[in-house]
Amino acid sequence: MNLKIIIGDITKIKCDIIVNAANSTLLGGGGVDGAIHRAAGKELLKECRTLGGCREGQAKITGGYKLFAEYVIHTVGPIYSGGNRNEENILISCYKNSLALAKEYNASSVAFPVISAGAYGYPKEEALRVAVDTIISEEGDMDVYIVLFDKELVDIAKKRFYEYMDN
Ligand code: AR6
Repeated sequence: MNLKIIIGDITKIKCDIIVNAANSTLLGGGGVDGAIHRAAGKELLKECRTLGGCREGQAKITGGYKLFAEYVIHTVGPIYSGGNRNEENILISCYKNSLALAKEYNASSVAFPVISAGAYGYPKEEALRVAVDTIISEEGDMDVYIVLFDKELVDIAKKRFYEYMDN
């Protein structure tokens, strides 16, 4: 995959698919989930209600409605509780399953937030490292963006992942 780390609001990104860091109900919430639902409009929640939720590490797809993106992939990250509950493998699955779905839908570009790095409490630096490592180790020619929204992650990225940043 071709990875770029960018700074901004994922709801404003112009690409085929954006990924939502959802919860297992898929019925909306705070953080990036709230922002995506607000920007997409009520129709998104209506479609999400038909999906029957989603398990941790899995991913489901809906339309993008009022977003620029044609589709939204909803994935459910692990709730971090110390690192001994298989959190890293669950987080890896989020990226892998989302990328597999994006491929299935013939996307040429997909944007991710840093899954689990907010309300779900995954240590930010580790959450970003898992995102980067998983995305670059996947086969494919898609343009994949990691969109950073908080300053702490931006500072971490500048220190550790500068080579992937747009500058
Ligand atoms: N664009 C890009 N990234 C964003 C945006 C945005 N507009 N808004 C926040 N972030 P979080 P989680 C960043 O809490 O940890 C929800 O209530 C944020 O700064 O959104 O996976 C769900 O319903 C952070 O770096 O998701 C779940 O209940 C990253 O996105 C729960 O939160 C993830 O933070 C999921 O928690």
